Amino acid sequence: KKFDYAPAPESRSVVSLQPSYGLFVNGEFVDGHGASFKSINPATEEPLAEVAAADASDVDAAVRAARTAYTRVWSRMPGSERAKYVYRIARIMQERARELAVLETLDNGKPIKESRDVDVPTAAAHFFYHAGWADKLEHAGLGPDPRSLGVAGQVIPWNFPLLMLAWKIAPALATGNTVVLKPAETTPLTALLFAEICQQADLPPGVVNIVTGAGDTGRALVEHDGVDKVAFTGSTEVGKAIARAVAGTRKRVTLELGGKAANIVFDDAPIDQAVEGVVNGIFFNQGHVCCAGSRLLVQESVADEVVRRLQRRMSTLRLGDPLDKNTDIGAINSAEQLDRIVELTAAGEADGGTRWSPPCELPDRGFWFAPTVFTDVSQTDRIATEEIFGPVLSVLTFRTPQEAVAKANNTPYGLSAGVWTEKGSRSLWMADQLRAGVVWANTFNRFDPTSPFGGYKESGYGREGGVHGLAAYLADGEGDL
Ligand code: TXE
Repeated sequence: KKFDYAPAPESRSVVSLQPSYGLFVNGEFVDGHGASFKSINPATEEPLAEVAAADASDVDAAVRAARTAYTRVWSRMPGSERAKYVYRIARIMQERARELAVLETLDNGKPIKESRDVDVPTAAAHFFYHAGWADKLEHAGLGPDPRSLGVAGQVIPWNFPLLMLAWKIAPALATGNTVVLKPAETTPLTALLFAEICQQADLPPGVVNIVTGAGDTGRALVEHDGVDKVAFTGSTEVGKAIARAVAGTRKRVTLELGGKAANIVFDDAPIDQAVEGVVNGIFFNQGHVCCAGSRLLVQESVADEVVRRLQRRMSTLRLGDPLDKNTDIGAINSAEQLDRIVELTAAGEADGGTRWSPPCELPDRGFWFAPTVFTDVSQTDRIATEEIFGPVLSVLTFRTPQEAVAKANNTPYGLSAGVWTEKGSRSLWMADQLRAGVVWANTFNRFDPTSPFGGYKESGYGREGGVHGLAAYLADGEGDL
């Protein structure tokens, strides 16, 4: 079906975009001293708004505001009072859920059914969950008198802009820290709407500050002397640079970096259910997911059948207008990311892989990539080792559970894995053997604020979510669990 550019007018009208946005510092929107930039809709390449960029002096003002709010207000406030603010934020997010979902889809390119059903409700759930902890921290098993760290400098990526913001800000506020957060340069708009929500919730000025800008702004933030805790989600390359930059300082760091997860299908798994999980694992959010199941490891005896059913299912995926609620595959977030996907898939063919995509007409404006599967892949091919961060699946086979474990662990990353089998004992054995922070059994990409999330090896360190996530924002908390 030909792509229809006209966005559903009733959806789009939920959002009233301003022509330009400032930084959010000390409870107010202010001009930035960096060169402002445009945030564009990746589905149409149309500019959505002009956004201010924070230079080092703006970052400094934001960190100072966060420090003042920390010492004068937030760290002195009883947990029960902090909880009220965090609950209020959660409730306003629910009230403004449609607006947040449409804005996220416009700015990021992800299908509206995902922002509506996953990103926004899960983000609100994070605030609800953490609000509940704010007055119960002494019961978290982190010592009798857990103390906040101070000012958290947080840098997030573009794949789940609002949800990553929630993962960062909710635990920081609940534990009594104040925040300066930098959203990604291609997706700043929901963070700025969140700033408006903080105003609406009467959050004391300076408790949350949002500094927009590119990598330079992020660097100025993580290197600022006034920051006590750095939390980063993004590429492994930048994660390593941040680890080097903060080495030898007092700063606590958590890093959530890339992944190359194996989704492992055994011959006793219900095939259709497994195929559904494989599709969700790699095509959810166009594959822009750090824990995406980008390597399918399938037992040799069922490999042909699984690939056949997978291709049949891929043929039913609808690619197109992200604001259409029937769309399964939206736009790639940026031209740069599209280039990366194109480059790696070309390498996949050059390395001898067999490439397949369903017949699919791509729109001639915007950034698009058809769902793609590679067979005849060898373990050392670039598409089997490097994070593609796009809707591209590499298929490998195995004969025994031991071989599946060896292949799954044969990666520098260790963020997540999926296991599909009817045998509970095998799931447990696999979970023990797999070097991955999260192992899903007969499901994939399930997130819950009560569960810790984070990686091994080059996927980073530290956990977000659950009690472990709280520990990362409390003095003497980290390492206790
Ligand atoms: O990431 P960056 P990019 C992977 C994915 C993708 C690749 C590159 O494979 O193809 O990384 O994406 C800020 N100091 N992931 O270039 O640069 C930046 O402004 C401080 C996986 O977008 O890491 C943005 O806010 N901050 C990943 C954030 O870091 C810096 C999600 C992430 O951007 C900085 C995203 C610096 N020196 C990409 N340089 C995941 N784990 O989910 C940049 N930034």
